[in-house]
Amino acid sequence: MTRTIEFHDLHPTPADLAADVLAGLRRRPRYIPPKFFYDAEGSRLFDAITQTPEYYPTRAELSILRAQASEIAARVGTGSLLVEPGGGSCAKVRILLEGLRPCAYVPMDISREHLWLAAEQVAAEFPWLEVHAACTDFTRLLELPASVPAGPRVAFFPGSSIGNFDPPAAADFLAAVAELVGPGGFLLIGVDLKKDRALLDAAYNDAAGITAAFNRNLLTRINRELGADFHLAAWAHRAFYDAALGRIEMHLVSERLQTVRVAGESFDFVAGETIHTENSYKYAIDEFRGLATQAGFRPEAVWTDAGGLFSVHLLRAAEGDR
Ligand code: AVI
Repeated sequence: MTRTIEFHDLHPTPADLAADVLAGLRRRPRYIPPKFFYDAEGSRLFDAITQTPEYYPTRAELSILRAQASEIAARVGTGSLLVEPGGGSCAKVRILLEGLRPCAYVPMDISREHLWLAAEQVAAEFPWLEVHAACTDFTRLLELPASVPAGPRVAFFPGSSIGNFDPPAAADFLAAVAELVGPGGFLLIGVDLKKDRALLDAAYNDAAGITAAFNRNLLTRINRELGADFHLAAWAHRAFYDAALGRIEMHLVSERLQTVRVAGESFDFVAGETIHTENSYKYAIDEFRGLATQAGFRPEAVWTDAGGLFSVHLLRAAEGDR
């Protein structure tokens, strides 16, 4: 059997690290977008987070996908073009591949090395599968490589990555996915549920400090890539659930009065001042269905794990007028 694997550099340059970091540090409160977490070390640390006892979303979602794989295949059918924005480690999709038997699989990710390696592994494990790995900043543009085969389209967006967009941006992203899959196309999406604060706070403050290392690695990256001089020892990790906003907020906290130089510009921080690095929104089932409907999808099915911690929605792009 001939293996087909193609690599495409679509939009490989992150939306300008320097411009986004400088703009984010000039504003108040200071904010750096979470997509910049994922350099090679950040991707490795994120994979390690998913193994911590406190970070339940990955295990809960895997249990749903394993339990529902045949049901998902029965509803979606075989032979589709399967697209996974942010599918850097191609881990969860393995559960679906035999059932869905897609005509091709298109993982898209900004972290090139990580993506190339993972795509190679999937192609080796599923020799019948045509793989098109696309290095792209999918948060800006959802665009497929020109050479992908035609066919009905299914998007797979696991991990509750949708929670890292603010709701209006999440609606825009979902609308772009609806356009990508076309009328009648499917979206299978993992969404973390609202729940008890203690469980949420623990998931983003693991005892081994891996989430803290993931958060602070952003500063290491900025030091390396933008010639900055953040002293890591002077920055602490903080993450907490804001029930009113329905989101985890992650911050880096300046532990003292300090001045940091980034790309030739100086920034003063008072003690306790933070750089906001991530939001992770949690949605009740109906709340998420409302957002998806507004973006042009119709709910087809939803599944949760035994503990009621996480949800996987199957949505279908509307065929008529919205
Ligand atoms: C990738 N994303 C869905 C994770 C989340 O839970 O928001 C990123 C993460 N941040 C801290 N821990 C995990």
